[in-house]
Amino acid sequence: MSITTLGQFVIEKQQDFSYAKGELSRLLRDIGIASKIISREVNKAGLTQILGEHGSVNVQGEDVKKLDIIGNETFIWALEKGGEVCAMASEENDDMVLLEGKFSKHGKYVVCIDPLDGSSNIDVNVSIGTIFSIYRRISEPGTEANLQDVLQAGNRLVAAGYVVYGTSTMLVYSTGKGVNGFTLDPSIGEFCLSHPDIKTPADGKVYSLNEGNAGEFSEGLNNYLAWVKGTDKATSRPYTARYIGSMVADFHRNLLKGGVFIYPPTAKSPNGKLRLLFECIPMSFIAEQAGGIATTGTMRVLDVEPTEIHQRVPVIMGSANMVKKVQEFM
Ligand code: P6P
Repeated sequence: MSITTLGQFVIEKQQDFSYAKGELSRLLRDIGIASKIISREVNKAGLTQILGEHGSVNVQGEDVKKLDIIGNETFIWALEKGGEVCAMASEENDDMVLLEGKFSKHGKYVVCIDPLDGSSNIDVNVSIGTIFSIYRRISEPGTEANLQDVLQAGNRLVAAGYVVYGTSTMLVYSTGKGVNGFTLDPSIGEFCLSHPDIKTPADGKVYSLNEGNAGEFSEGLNNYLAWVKGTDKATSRPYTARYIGSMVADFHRNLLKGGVFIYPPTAKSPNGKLRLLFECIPMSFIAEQAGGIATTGTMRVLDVEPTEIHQRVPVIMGSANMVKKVQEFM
């Protein structure tokens, strides 16, 4: 049998972590379970005409919830059941969530999560994703977790990753020893290793940002865009614009093919739109683990010390040489 499931892979890699006695392996399993449930729900999303629009009561007399609420509740359920996590910060909750599972108080880990990023794209059948980060708690197991447990810099991550619900459902994660990608095989209900040891190309052709905001970009960034679109025959640019508006989908394409993803400060979002804890730190961790770079424009994203749960930062992340080129202009 040539397949390696996520569960088998995590066990095989367990010896990478002397301190882990299986808790991290079980936590990654719990995240996989939640992701499979969300994948099933996402793949039904187009059937709301039959199943009912969110906010309505469906034929079974049940309240139809928004998919991102379903996603959030699914992760809370899976992490409480698993017992490895004491607290969670979620893009869907204003404050930190203390998990109330039977063993949660003794959980060694905290999770920061965007359960369904890009959910506005669900209605038009565009890929969306889950983004997660895993930290060791700072507070003592058995005590009540506190805000300092979730406000940790990315350089303290134990693991991070994302799930992209696209033409197939893929889970991509790293525990600091490289990046591996798993594709869900619905016929057996398992994530199977499909992209071992992902390395992002140092150079790429794709630049990804919302140019609708160009009127608010810095001079440096607009100079980069002028260069990247330049018609200078001497250095005919091989670049192309690709922007889906769903971070996980844009990031995943650039990770595999090479490219740079930029969400700069704008008038509406002076610190950028993307959240440090839920989007920027985990994706920066993956980018770096795959050989790329991730910066706010002034510092390494993973060195930013979070001060509040929903804090936002600008990001330039992806292929090392492309990020460096953007920085040259900025
Ligand atoms: P804009 C989706 O709403 C999201 O949080 C990310 O997934 C995506 O990269 C970004 O916002 C898109 O933002 O302002 O370009 O529509």
